[in-house]
Amino acid sequence: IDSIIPSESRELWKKFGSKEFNTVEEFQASFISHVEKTLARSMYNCDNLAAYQAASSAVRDKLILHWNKTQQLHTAKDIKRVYYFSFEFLMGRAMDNALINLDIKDLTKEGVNKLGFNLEDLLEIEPDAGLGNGGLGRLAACFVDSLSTQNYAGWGYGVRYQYGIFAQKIIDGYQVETPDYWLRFSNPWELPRLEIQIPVDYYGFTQTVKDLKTGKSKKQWFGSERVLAVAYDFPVPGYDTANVNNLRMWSAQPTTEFDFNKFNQGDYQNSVAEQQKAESITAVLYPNDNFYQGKELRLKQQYFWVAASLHDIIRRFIKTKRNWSEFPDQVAIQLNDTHPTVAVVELQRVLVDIEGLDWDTAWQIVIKTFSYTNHTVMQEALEKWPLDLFGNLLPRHLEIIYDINLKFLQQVEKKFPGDNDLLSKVSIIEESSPKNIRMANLAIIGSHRVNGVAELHSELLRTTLFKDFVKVFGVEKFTNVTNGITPRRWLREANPELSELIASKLGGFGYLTNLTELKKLESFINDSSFKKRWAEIKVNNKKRLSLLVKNLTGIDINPDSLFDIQVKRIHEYKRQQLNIFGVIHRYLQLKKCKNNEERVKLYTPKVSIIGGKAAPGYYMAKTIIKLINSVGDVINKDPDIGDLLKVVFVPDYNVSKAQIITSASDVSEHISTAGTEGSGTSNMKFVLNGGLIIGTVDGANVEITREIGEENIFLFGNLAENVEQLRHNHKFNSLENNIVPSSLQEVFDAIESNTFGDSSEYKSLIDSIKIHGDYYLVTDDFDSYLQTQKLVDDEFRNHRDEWIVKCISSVANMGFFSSDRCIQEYAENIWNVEPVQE
Ligand code: GPQ
Repeated sequence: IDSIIPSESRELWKKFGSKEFNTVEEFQASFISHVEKTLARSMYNCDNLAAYQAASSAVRDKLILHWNKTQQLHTAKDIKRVYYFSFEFLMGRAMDNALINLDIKDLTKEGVNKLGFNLEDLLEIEPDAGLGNGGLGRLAACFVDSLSTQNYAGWGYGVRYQYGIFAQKIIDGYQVETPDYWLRFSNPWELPRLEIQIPVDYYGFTQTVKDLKTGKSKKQWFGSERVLAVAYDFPVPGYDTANVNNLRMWSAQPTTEFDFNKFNQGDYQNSVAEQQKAESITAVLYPNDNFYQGKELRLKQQYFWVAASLHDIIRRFIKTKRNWSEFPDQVAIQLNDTHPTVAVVELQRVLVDIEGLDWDTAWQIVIKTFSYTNHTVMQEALEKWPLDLFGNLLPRHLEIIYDINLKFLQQVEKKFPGDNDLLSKVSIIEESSPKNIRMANLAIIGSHRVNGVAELHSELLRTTLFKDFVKVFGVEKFTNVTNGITPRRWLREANPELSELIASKLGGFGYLTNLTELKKLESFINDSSFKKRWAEIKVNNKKRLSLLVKNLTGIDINPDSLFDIQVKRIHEYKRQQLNIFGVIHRYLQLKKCKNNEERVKLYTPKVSIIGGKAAPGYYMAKTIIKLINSVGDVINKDPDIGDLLKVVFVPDYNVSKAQIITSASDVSEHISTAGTEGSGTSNMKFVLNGGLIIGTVDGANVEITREIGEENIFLFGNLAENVEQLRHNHKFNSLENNIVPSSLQEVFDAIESNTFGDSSEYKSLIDSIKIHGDYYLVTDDFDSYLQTQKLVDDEFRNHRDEWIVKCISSVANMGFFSSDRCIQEYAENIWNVEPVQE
C-alpha cells in the first residue's frame, strides 16, 4: 500500500505500533488510562458515567485497531466494496454488542468489577443510537452487522442526526414527544474525521460553458449555497472475525468561506448567523414511518448525504487509477428505499458534467452500480417530489432527470409504439398539477435490480405497483430478498440464557453464524429436562420484562400469565386498533361472568402488552395510543378482573427495550391487513426467542409459516388477494348499511357509553371503520381474530407441553431468517461481491 513514510522508518512504526488488550489486566490498564487521560478524572471522581465512557473507549480502541487492519486488507486486496445507502440506521446501543462480537464480555465484566463497577449498570448508561424510525432502519443495522460478520467489505453510509427519533412520554394517556439529544455526552463509539470535509451545494443556476480540455460546450451547475459534510465513523465489528467495517455518518457544518457581501456591508453578525443555519440540515430525523411528507429540508438532507457519500466513494475509486468503465466492478451501491435515489442523478452528473464522459457510457455505469430495495406498496409512503421544489434546490439534477426520462421514454415508445397509457405510467414525471418527480420510477430506471423484502411483497410489486415496469424491463429485473435479523443481537444479546442453553446442546455458539444449525434442536423435543429448562428461561425472561414494566408504568403483572405482545410503530395498517378492540371484547365477556369462579374457569390469565411510537402528526395513531391507555386504566384497576387481564402500554419503545421485550412473549401479534406489511422483522425476532405468533397471511409471516409449519402459528383473517374486493364492498357502508359484526358493535357500544372515558375522543377512530370504508378491514377480520385468540388461550392453558414443543420446533426452523442469509443473497445475486479472506 502507498505510504508517505519512507521505508527505512517503517520498522520504527511497527515496533511502537499499538497493541490491543487481550487480558483482564490489559483491559484495566486501558480503562484507567482513559479515566485519567481521556476523561481527566481519577479514582476519586469516577462515577458510573465516567466508567462507562472509559470502558467504551478501551473497547473502542480495540475496534479501531481491527478497523485499521481491515481497511488496509481491503485496500491491499483491491476488491469490490458494497455501500449500503440508508437514511436510517437504528443501531441501538453499541457496547454490549461490541463485547459480544469481540468475545470479551466476560473479560470486561471481571475487569470493571475488580475496579469497583458493575458491567450491567454501565451498559444501561449508554443512550440508544435512535437514528431511525422502525423496521427499515433496524434492517440496515442488522445488515451492517452481517456484512462485517461475513467478512464482506461493506460500508454503511448515513446521516448523523443530532436528534434521533423522539423520546415518547405518556402523559394522561396521551403521547407527548420530547427531543432525543443522544449526543449530550461525548460519544465514544464514533470517530470524528473532522478533516474529511466535503462541500455540498444547493440552489443557484445552470449554464452552458466551454470545457477547457476538450473545447466542447457542456452544462454546468453553479450552486449559490454551500455547506460542508463532515464524516463521523462508527466501527461495525463482526462476530467471531477481526473484520470491522465502517458506518460513515455525515454531519453538516458551515463553510469557512465568508459571505463577503454581508461582511462588507458591516453585517458581521448576520453573515455568521447565516452560516450557522447549515447545521440544521442534519439536526433531526423526520419521525414518519411508512409515510412521505414533501418538506424541502428533507430533500436537502437527502442530497447532502448522497452527494457526500458518492464523493467519498469516487475519491476512493480515483485513487486506484482505473478507467471509469471499471467503476461498477469496484463499487456496488444499494439504495435502501427511494430516500437516496438522487444518487442516481448525482453520479450521472459527476460522470458527464465533471468527468466528461459521454451520456450513454455514463448511464451504463450508473445502472450497473445501483440497485434498489422497496419496502412498501402503500401509496402514502411513496416519495414524489414537487417538481418546482426539486428544481429550485437542485436545478442541474432536474435537467438530468428530464434527459434520463426522455431517453427512457423513447426506448419504451420504440418497444410499445403508441402505448401512451404505459408511457404516462412509467414516466419519472407525474403529469399532475403541480407536477411531481416519482422517485420509485427513477430508482427502478437507474438500477439493475429491484427487490422487495418478502416473497408476498415482491410478488405484489411485480403484479401491482411495478407491473408496468415488468412489462418494460422483463420480470428478471424484479427479485426478492426476504428480510432477516442478526442472531447476535436478537438472540445472543437479547436472550443470554436461551442462547446458552442452545449452545450447550449444539456444542458451542457456532450456530450464531450458521443459524440453520438450529435444526438440530429438533432432536431434543422429547427431552423433558431440556423442555423444563426451556420453560424456566421463558419465565425468567417474563420476570425481567415484568420488572421493566413495573419501573416504567407502575403496573404489576404476573409472569405466570400469558404474555401477548404487540410492539412496533403505531399505524392503522398494523392494526393495533384490532388488538385493543379484542382486549375490550375480552373485558366485556369477563364482566358478563356470574362470578370469579366462572371467570377463572373460562379465561386464561393474560397480559396484553402494546408499545410503539406514533408519528407526531398522525392523529389516528395517537388516538389509538390514547384508547389503549384508557382501556388499561379501567381494566387494571377493576377488582373483578385481577390477574385475569392486564393491559400495559410500554412507553418509548426502542431497540434497547426491544432487547428485553422480544424474549418475553408467549404470543406476539403481527396482524396487519393482508398485503400491507412489506415483511415485518419483529415477527422473526419473537419466534427466534421461543414465542409463538398470531398473525395475518402477510409479509414474512407467510415464509415463517412455510419454515416452521402451519401447526406452529396462529394465522387468521382475509387473504391479500381478497382485499381489493372487500374494500370495494365497503364503499357502500354507511350508518344505515352497517357491516359491523355484533361482537365488534358491542365493543363500540362500550366505548360510546364512555366506559373508557370521554367517547368523543374515539369518534374518528370508530367512524373510520363504521362509515368511512374501513380501509384496513377491521370489521372483516374481527371475528376470525377473536376465534384465534380463543385457540391461543386454550393451547396455552390446557396443552402447555405441546405449546413448548411448538416453540422449540419453531426455533429449530428459524435458520432461514438470519440476516447473514440476506447478505449472501444480495452479495451473489445483486452486488456480485465476495467475502475477503486474509
Ligand atoms: N418500513 Cl416504506 C419502515 O420501517 N419504514 C418505511 O418507511 C417503510 C417500510 C418497513 C416495513 O414496513 C416492514 O414491513 C419491513 O419489514 C421493514 O421496512 C424492513 O424491510
